Amino acid sequence: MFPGGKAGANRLTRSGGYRSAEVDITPMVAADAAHSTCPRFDLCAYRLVRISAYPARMFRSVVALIAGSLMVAACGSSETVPTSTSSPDVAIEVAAPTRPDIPWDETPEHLRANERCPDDLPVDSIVPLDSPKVALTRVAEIAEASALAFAPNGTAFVGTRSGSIFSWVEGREPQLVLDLASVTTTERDQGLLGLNVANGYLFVNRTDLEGDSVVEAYPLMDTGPEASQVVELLRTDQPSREHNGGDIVFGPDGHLYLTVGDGGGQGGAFITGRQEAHAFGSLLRFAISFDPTPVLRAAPDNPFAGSTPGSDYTWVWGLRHAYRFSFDSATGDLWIADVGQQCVEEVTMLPGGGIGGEHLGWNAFEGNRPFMDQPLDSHTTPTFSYDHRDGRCAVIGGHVYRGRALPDLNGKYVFGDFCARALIAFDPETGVLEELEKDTVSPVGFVVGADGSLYVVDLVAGIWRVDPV
Ligand SMILES: [Ca+2]
Repeated sequence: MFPGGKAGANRLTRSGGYRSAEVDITPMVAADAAHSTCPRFDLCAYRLVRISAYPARMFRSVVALIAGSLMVAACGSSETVPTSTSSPDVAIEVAAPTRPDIPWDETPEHLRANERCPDDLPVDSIVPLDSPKVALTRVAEIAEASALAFAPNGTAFVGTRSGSIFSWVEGREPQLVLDLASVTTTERDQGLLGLNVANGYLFVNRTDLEGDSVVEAYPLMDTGPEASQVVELLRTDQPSREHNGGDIVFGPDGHLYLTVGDGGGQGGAFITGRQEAHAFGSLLRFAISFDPTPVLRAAPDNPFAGSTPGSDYTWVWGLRHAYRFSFDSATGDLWIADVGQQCVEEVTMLPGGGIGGEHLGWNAFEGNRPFMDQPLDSHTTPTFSYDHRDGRCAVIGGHVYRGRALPDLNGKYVFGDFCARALIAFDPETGVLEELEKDTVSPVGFVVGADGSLYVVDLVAGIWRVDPV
């Protein structure tokens, strides 16, 4: 699905080898498919019933998203040969990973991904909601909102999954300033997934009509982002419609970070976590220069600099679908939320000032649960993880709260679960996980405003600010 990317009947986009059935993402077909193939039918039924309460205009996409999170595919693996360019004036290209031409549903990854979750998963528990600990104030009404970024002048940009970009100032109606819908694909995890603003440019991460992930920079004029002067920075040949990355983040070191996912499919189809620092399944880190237009290159002090082309971009590897991640504005700590397979969601904090290179476990591990029998020399275990009880199924990474409005949350990592429609806080001091709010939003992202306020990107209804009760 869009944020979660649980699974899915893959459609080949570029590189060949898929056998699994096409799924037409229309509401009824998708719902039927989800019912017929979901490995945990009780959850499927729950989610499909729940979406009937959504506005009719959102029905199609929400069904597609949720159904996409449940449908079953099979996957495989093989050698991969990523390529990169070092030319400073050409967009970096990352080649798709590959897998053997064998049926998806005969791979051990597929079989493992369709096992029932054990009852004794090694996960943390979440204190359920008693009464709301925060209030949510809707500040912008935009259907299918998928990304949000604040410019230094206080203007925000809100992207929709289908590729529309609005400028927005709190208290005013959003204004459409750039429409990329005709060049953006929106099946499964695809779409406009990330936005950011830096140095007078709006950065966009989206899926194009070829199924490639593209990162582009649009110069910001008085009238908004200028499409005629777009600069393409990065092009990733995605091998499926799943796990297509999301956030574009500028770190405290000024470098640009993003993820491209593990290539999709169930169980870690491409086994990127066993191909050292493969660009897929990794958090990538690029140096960015403006001379005068933006240009990316592998940061020279990246942990795998000088190794296999493509791996020189990698900062952290062993990820499945790290859709959202953030840096603590006070400490520089890096918080990575990795959407799990069928049993475990996980978040890992890597202390600020690190040198990168960590392997976060996938697909030898799903959280702390051994997944495939693939020995790792070492890996970094999650800071916390949780199971799929109570309707949870897809972690949506948030931020360590440093605002003034909610002193009780200071220093806590506030994030969400898309399926449970829950906001959750993790206290690094005590290790306690606690629900803050539930059933108001379908979170797909969290963004911090200039004053430290925390905003929730809600795929159904728009943008909400997290306020005191
Ligand atoms: Ca992991």
